[in-house]
Amino acid sequence: MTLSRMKPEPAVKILLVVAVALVDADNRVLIAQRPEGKALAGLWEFPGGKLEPGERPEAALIRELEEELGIVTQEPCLAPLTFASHAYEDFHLLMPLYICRRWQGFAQAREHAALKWVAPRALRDYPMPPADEPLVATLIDTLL
Ligand code: 9L3
Ligand code: MG
Repeated sequence: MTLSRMKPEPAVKILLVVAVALVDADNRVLIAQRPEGKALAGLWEFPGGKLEPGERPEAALIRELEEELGIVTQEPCLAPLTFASHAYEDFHLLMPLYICRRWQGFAQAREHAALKWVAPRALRDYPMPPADEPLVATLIDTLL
């Protein structure tokens, strides 16, 4: 087929979201349950959210941690760990996962239905959004 006859591909909408595995002194990881009324309600996710226009990923994560959990961290405490990519029907989600072991304050569920601190292997017992699920294997390898 000649180039002029090819149908244009529909534009793919890319959604960039940042997420973090907070790891406590007992090597447990924080997961947060998505609330009623939001997409994927009831599933357990790594906290995080969408970047605002022009926002750097690390700055977005620091902002999200304060908004969602009421904790404060600094950029040097955020180490990139791995990357998720999942095609939903109407957008493609790209989501780097950071790991963070140092922050100030106690995490509270300000926007989630519940929070849980979970041993790495037990992460497999919690139903997660499709982007988060494949991250668990990397996290277990890193933490055990
Ligand atoms: N999402 C998936 N896993 C996560 C996070 C933080 C977000 N760990 C997905 C769910 C939504 C989109 O990213 O499709 C935007 O998240 P939100 O703004 O609805 O929390
Ligand atoms: Mg969020």
